[in-house]
Amino acid sequence: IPGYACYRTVEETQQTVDSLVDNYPLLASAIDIGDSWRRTRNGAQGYDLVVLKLTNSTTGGTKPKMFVMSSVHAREYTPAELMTRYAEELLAGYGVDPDATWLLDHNEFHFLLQANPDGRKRAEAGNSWRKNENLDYCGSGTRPGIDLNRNFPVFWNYNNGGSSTSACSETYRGPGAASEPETQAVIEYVRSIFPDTRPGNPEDPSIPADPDTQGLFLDIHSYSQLVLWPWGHSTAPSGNADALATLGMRMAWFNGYEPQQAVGLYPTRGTTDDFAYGEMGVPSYTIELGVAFFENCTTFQNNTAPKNLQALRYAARTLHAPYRLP
Ligand code: 0X9
Ligand code: ZN
Repeated sequence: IPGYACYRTVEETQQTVDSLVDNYPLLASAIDIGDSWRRTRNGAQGYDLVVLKLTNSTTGGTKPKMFVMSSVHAREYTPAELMTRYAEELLAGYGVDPDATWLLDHNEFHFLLQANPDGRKRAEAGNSWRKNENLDYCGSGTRPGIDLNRNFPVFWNYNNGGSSTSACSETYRGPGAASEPETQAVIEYVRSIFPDTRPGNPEDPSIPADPDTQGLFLDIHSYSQLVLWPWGHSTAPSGNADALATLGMRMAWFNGYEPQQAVGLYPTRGTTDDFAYGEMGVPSYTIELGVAFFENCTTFQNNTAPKNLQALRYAARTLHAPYRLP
């Protein structure tokens, strides 16, 4: 990206994924989980949504899973680059660094590096773009599209003012819950890797998380230096509030950010974390990196990347030697 050489573009991110899969065939694979909005309209344009899956594929059994999505807000460049570097670090460390080796032998990593590639291309062209590129909504205005982090199906319609019903708003929730192809792809994929084993209605968000859940859902944004956990729609504590706070505070110990329940920042609804925790009982966090949507490369390189790589390494460690919800 001009002036910010440390941030890979959508295409450069995909080239990295392709070469990691080529170089580490037993450890890395790429999974096409769906299409961007533009691709649904014109298959020759737009993007596939690609999950980079990392694990030692020669060791079987059910492994704890960490799903991370990044840069769902188009102009937030820092998250995708951080996660791409985390993938590179894990793979380069296999067989060399005992920690990386153990993590890949006994866990699965699922990284949706570019969660909003259409929007990201708009941002790379010099626009301050946040939403997806759905031109059916506010298409003739300067801010079309749907805020994907207000489009998720749990609490989408909750009455707290945490999203907008106006198509031209930056927090437009969309015409219906999960109306967007990017949202649908994430929902379908995370449902497939995190089967909900809790008793009762699997889609009832009032049921607390399964104590044996060995999974983690992270959505990485920029910026504000925060570690946030559900709920975002309500000031009521979640069913696993103490355990979520504990892991949140530990991640924050590594990156130095402010840990808090998401609603404390401002109320939201239809966000990724309330969906993953509310529907599947998976511990979920939103991390807001750094001091700008994309900071200068020296700051990213010397500060934001190293301390958040430490937080991610720590979080991955808790998957197995279990971080148990109470
Ligand atoms: O408003 C958002 O979607 C996030 N901030 S950003 O500047 N990256 O747009 C914060 C969301 C916080 N709330 C929840 N995660 N529930
Ligand atoms: Zn964001």
